[in-house]
Amino acid sequence: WGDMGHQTVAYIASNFVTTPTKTHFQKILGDTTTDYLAAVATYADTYRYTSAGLYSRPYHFIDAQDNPPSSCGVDYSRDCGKGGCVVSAIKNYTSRVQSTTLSTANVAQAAKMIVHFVGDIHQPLHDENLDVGGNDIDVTFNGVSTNLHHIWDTNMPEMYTGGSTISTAKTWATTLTKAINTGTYSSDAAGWLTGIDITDPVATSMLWAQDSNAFVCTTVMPDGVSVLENEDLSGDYYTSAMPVIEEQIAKAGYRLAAWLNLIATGST
Ligand code: DCM
Ligand code: DCM
Ligand code: DCM
Ligand code: ZN
Ligand code: ZN
Repeated sequence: WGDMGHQTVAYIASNFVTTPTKTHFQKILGDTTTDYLAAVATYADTYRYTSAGLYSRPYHFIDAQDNPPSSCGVDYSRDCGKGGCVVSAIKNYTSRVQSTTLSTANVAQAAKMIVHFVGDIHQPLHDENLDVGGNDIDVTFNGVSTNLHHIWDTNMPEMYTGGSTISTAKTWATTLTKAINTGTYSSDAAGWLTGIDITDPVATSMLWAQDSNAFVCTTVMPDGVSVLENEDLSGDYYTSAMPVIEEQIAKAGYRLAAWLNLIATGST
């Protein structure tokens, strides 16, 4: 996701963590404001372009070597590369954030990474190898040349919300929090936590990756790549994608809150 998507996920999570979890992470992050999660949600995207952070580039995705649209599926041993992937990163940083021997800076960095990567694993094209997760599929959006990955990360969320700032994210998070509590997602939300297990971060985040990757076949490219290439996707395609984007952002925030609760207190 782009910055605004990540900040929305973080604000939704802020709305669902328990008070002890909030206190725990405010202390780790050295930030007692209500923005303590949203303020660090994009850190991993800045870090990956620094020379010190180059190792973390593969941590933002898992390259499922499946065959969309006829067959979707993620396999940890097949798809998590030698340099790591989003699933191994969630495992590593979940361990590091609970360390009593690492430096405060390393523990804080681990918290920032978790906030970001639980967001990324919910973007369907971050769970797909084809055409570098859609980066090599050229499309236009409202007449502007871009690629399929980028419209899922950024253009479609920004067109829907009408903004790109942290204030846009806060407003969208308020809307999605209501949808989880009393609206569209109220009967689904409990099921979003099925299988969550703090003692098995790989199994847990593989469930999230599978769930997200399935949308590559049903929604991202239901008729294959060729019908999308060089087309403008701001019409019917956008209309079909947007409900999935909203659900995945809502789910990411809700699952992130549960994961942070498990880290801080041992229960969701
Ligand atoms: N930081 C952040 N978001 C960014 C970039 C940096 O929250 N997009 C934070 C993380 C650290 C501080 O700024 O607390 C500096 O981080 P670093 O020195 O690791 O880049
Ligand atoms: N780091 C990390 N995950 C790792 C190893 C290192 O997040 N598996 C981070 C922690 C430090 C930075 O990279 O902020 C440099 O770490 P070190 O000094 O341990 O090489
Ligand atoms: N990306 C991905 N899968 C890949 C490579 C990249 O999901 N195999 C994502 C990470 C960024 C975007 O695509 O969100 C652009 O990546 P980069 O800036 O590394 O080209
Ligand atoms: Zn992306
Ligand atoms: Zn990312």
